[in-house]
Amino acid sequence: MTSAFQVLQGNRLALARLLTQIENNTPEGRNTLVELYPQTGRAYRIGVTGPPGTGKSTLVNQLALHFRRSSEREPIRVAVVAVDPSSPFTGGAILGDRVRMRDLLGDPGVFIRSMASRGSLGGLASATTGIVQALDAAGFEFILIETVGAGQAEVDIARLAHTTLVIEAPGLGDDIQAIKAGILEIADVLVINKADRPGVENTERALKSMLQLGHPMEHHFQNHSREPGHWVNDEAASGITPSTGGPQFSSWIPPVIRTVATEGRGIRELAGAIQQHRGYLQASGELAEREMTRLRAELDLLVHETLIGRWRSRTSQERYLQALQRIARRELSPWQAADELVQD
Ligand SMILES: Nc1nc2c(ncn2[C@@H]2O[C@H](COP(=O)(O)OP(=O)(O)OP(=O)(O)O)[C@@H](O)[C@H]2O)c(=O)[nH]1
Ligand SMILES: [Mg+2]
Repeated sequence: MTSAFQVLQGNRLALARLLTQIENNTPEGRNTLVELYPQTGRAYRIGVTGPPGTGKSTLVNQLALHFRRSSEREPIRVAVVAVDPSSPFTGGAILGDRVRMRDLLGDPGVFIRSMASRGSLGGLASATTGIVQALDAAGFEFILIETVGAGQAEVDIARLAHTTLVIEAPGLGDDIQAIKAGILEIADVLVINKADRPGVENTERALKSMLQLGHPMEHHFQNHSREPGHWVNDEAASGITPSTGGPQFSSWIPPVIRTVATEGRGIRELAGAIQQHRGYLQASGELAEREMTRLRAELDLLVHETLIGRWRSRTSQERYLQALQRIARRELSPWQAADELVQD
């Protein structure tokens, strides 16, 4: 029985083994992913990111429980991928996450995987892509991807998600430094967790004013007494009559949701905001658009890596160093050198 077949059959051990192969970037892992690829594209991916310690893991745990319990038909299958680029792979933070996710352990409809950096962050992003594809093929309908911080790696990983939640907590939000503009840009839903702590209003005010900077249309639409988390028709808001009539959902204002993850408060509202964003993406056509953008980036990267790899295997290090020295001596321009080096 092939490992792809076992994964499709719901064999958790085979899935765990495959995820390790993908993490280690082995040829077996790659081959299985190739086989599984036609079965992917069904999962809804939710990114969860934000500064350290804001309660992301606790919140992910609660959301997963909520998804497991809330559905009327067959329970939704949920996977969680916790990516921790900062800690070594025996890191305590990951063990902590595992412990906190104990509510979900033993539930066959839930699969939890922790990943840590093994060298390059770029490698981590591509391993995460593979892991998410494997979980998607294995039939998990919701995939929650937790990352820490606001670096490029988190942004790359967030691009994997259909809906990205950015988690802040009171005390951090007051200081605008803590809310990196980059992380706000990727937010589809903003969460102020630890809303049981003092300073929630300040954090909310800071976040909303930053959102206003990023989404000037919000001003208009507040005048139209509409709430964030709803669709905004830019043309109507700006007073231009749409020529075609039909609705044009041209932008989404991230709603700000308060939660207390440790007590499960605000989780229903958060899940509602995610569903609403999903509806927006579908109705506006942005879902398909985002998917194409993501696939294009993935393909471009692979073409790039494949070409470089092929070229490296054909070109001796010596030839490369010689060219480099000639560039340094100004005997050859870098453009000419590149041309010469890639010629067969
Ligand atoms: N008071 C309060 N504490 C919370 C809340 N949510 C989480 N915590 C606590 O905050 C601490 C950090 O929670 P985690 O869920 O590990 O936070 P995290 O963002 O995943 O942390 P990293 O992954 O290390 O960045 C834990 O002690 C939680 O119990 C909340 O809503 N209120
Ligand atoms: Mg965590």
